[in-house]
Amino acid sequence: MNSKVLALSGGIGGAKLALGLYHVLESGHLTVLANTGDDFEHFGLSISPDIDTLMYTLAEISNQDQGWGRANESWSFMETIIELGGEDWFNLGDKDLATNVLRTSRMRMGKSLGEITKEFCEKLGIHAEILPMSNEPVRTMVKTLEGDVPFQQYFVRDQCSPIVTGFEFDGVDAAQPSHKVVNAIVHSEFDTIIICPSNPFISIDPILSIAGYKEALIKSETPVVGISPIIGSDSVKGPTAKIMRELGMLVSSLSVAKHYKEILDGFIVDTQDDLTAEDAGIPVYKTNIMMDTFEKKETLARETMEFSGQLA
Ligand code: FO1
Repeated sequence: MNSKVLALSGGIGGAKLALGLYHVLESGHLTVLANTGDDFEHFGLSISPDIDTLMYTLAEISNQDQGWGRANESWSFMETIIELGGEDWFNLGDKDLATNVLRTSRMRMGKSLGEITKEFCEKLGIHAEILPMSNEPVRTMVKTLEGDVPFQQYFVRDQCSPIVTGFEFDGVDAAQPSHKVVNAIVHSEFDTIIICPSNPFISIDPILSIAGYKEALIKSETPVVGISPIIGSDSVKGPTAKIMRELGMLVSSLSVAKHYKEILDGFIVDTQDDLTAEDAGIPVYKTNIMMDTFEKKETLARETMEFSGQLA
């Protein structure tokens, strides 16, 4: 397909659709704006999970069972950390460790996260642009009944068990968006903008909270299409449904459509969803949104492009 696409993504659901889009679009026509609210510093390393999940997925070197990290990993680093009594709740495979060591050393040399990601993507032979939502650090803090918890501690160490009352994105006020992307959105240089089926609160909201993106999406004449992260009354994967319940929301695609109401021009939900265009207030397309095979990722990507074409 000849269209130029911008996809907003975070986590595994986003990376799956990005892989489908990467295969149905012409080389160089996909730009992915990645959440960096999950980034953190661990053992002195600058870790960018959502960027790496995208990078490894598009390069087809990701561990698909785990959903994060690289395939065919070895774990000598973690084994030694454990032997020496270090913190072992966040697992860095040996290959993944190399990515994080190199990123940290490049950052200390003064390179931006965007420049480093571009360099890594080139080395991995990726013909798509993966851009951090900002080069400045933004850190998602999870507000819970037990107090405020940094995102990775909540997600990995605490296995999302604390009850969530809200989120804060530390550093967001000082964070600049990618001005290139904001200009391209405003000047309708993309044919389609896609909100991937990522967690709305912890993957997409951090991106939208950076001054510039949301305003540009509202202004843009390009169709903005979202894909629901909910099938039936549960999340496709991860804690989306649990978080929605804890925030007092009904777990449904309608709640997600309402959450994005300012920016969406169309919404894709699963065939078993009873959401109507009337309820959503925008056109709704129904299909199989479960991307558990490569073919399903490609099919959903193609259908998203066709639906967007009808909205244009
Ligand atoms: N997720 C886990 O559930 N357990 C881990 O030990 C873990 C390690 C890890 C290392 C590098 C990396 O880039 C991601 C890693 N993740 C791990 C995934 C990550 O915490 C989440 O997938 C995202 O932040 C949520 O989108």
